[in-house]
Amino acid sequence: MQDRHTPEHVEAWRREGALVIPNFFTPQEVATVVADFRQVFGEPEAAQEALVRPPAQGPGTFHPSQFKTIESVPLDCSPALNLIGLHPALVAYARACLGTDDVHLYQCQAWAKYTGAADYNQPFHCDYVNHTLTAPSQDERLNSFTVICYFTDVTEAHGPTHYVVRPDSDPFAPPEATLAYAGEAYEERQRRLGELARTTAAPAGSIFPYGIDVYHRGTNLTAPRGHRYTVTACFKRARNDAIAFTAWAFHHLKPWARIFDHASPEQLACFGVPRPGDPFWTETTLARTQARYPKWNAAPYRAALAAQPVAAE
Ligand SMILES: O=C(O)CCC(=O)C(=O)O
Ligand SMILES: [Fe+2]
Repeated sequence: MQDRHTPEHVEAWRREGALVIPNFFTPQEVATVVADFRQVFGEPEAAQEALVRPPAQGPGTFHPSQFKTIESVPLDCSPALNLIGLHPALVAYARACLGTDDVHLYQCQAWAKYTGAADYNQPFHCDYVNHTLTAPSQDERLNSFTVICYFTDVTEAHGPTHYVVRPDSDPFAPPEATLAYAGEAYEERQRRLGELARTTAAPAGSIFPYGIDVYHRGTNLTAPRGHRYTVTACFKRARNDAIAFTAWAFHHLKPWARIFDHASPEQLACFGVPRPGDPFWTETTLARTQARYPKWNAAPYRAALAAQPVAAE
């Protein structure tokens, strides 16, 4: 597979904390993901008809109505949406940024936004508060590679995320300033961040990788009958216990076969599934996992086991 990122993209993520890469996904990939969005969230026209408009929100708040149409994988749809967050090109970029071949996906959500369904405006904030219990590491490889992927064209009227690159915010807004959501200093910081902000407005298929210590904010959708489809994927170094969001097995009632039936061993490894050849795999653990996911392709795991010197079980 050919990389879709360049060394400059890795360098920009490390140095600036955020960037936009237009057209990372192909139109064909976008089309299959959009079809899944419609299956999971309904046709956008129908969603618009059903709108019950919530009251406008005050400044400095994240209105809960923003988050009503956000769903974690696995979803009841094709592999397109279920595995787009683990597209090999995206994983390759995450690996390069985090400086390791062993990365875990610890959050992957589909989010459908509709004009009028909520006031999607947010204050500038850093995401680290719900990805770790302490503070962002000063070594970005020990933080996360978080990315928002666009599957609809996002103009200024379709709620593009706005962001401030780290070198611009650092002099006056350290990450911990995100803990305050009121007061004069807060208002002044928001004003200055607003002056320095860049937009992520970009065509469908574009991606916005950013760090958990980077100031950004959701903006409102104003296009008449507009909608915005995004997938958020968050990667960390495997075994980095300081970072977490989703405990996958906690959501065991979700349709995991949708993922197991189609994912490669490398994609499953991003969920923490041991790779072929790992001592976890024995005839018994293979049979038990196959019992749980009858259509899972266990062949690579079986082959690796067969190739190993016989060990006592
Ligand atoms: O959806 C977006 O544009 C950004 C949302 C966001 O930053 C958040 O909910 O933390
Ligand atoms: Fe955020």
